[in-house]
Amino acid sequence: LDKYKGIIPAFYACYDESGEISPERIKLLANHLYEKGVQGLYVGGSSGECIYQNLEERKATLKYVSESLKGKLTLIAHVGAPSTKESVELAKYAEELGYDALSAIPPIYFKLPESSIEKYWTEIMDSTELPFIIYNIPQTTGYNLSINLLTKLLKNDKLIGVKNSSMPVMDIERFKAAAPEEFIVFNGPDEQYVSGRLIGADSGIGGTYGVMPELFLKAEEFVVAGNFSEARKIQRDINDIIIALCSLNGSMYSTIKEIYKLRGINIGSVRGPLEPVSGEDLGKIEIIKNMIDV
Ligand code: HMN
Repeated sequence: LDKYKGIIPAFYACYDESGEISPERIKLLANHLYEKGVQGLYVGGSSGECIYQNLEERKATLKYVSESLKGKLTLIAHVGAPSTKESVELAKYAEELGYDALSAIPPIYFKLPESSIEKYWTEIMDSTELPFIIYNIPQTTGYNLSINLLTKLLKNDKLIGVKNSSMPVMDIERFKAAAPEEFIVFNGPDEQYVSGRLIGADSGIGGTYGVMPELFLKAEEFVVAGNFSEARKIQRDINDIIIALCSLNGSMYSTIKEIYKLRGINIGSVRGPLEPVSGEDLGKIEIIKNMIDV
């Protein structure tokens, strides 16, 4: 399971100038992140704007990333979708493409009983031979993974980990405590990367890694070396940057994409209802970029 340990950026949605999925730009971003030395990619999750893309678009993204990087990086496909049918279709497709693992949020929109959530994740797990990672993100889905459900699902050999994006770092510790030693817990909140690792997260998947992979790779290096004062300093820099990324009038992802444009890598903008950065705030992009690219 070492292939899941390290810095795993959540892959950004890549659009052309008219807002359609861009194969060229997907490949450009995939290769760029590969060259940075990250461990893997989490494709089609929150940062991939999965919720705003149809099935064909999500399949296309999975395909172009795997064409660029299969065998070079650990590739995790997020297949959570409104219906079980679509999730299973995406899961099977990701398996055909050679993805290493699958992941999914719980069902969204209707508030369903935990038994339905169990069934949803189980049907995805049973649909392929691939390992599965639960995506726990209660602030967007309204459901926080319970120890009770985790314990039940652990009977399925395919379940190898949880990507935990809830804010209490204690949740990471509780999931680790409830599962066998080799079970992987991924830190989700980038603002707490170092604390997440210290309390037991084995690895991290995050939405801001992609815009500043060097900083997360450095933080990880210091954590592994047991140099916590240096790790904390990097976390402080990271948090100053995340607050800046979230301070402009568009969504955080549009700020990140504008920074990418200034670096000469154009992956387009965001899809509505997410809003692009506009007006005076566009002038602030360079300042944020310089906080990262010092
Ligand atoms: C993904 O699925 O794209 C991300 O990994 C999600 C990730 O956990 C992010 N959480 C949310 O968006 C709620 C964080 O990386 C987040 O972007 C970061 O901590 C900045 O707030």
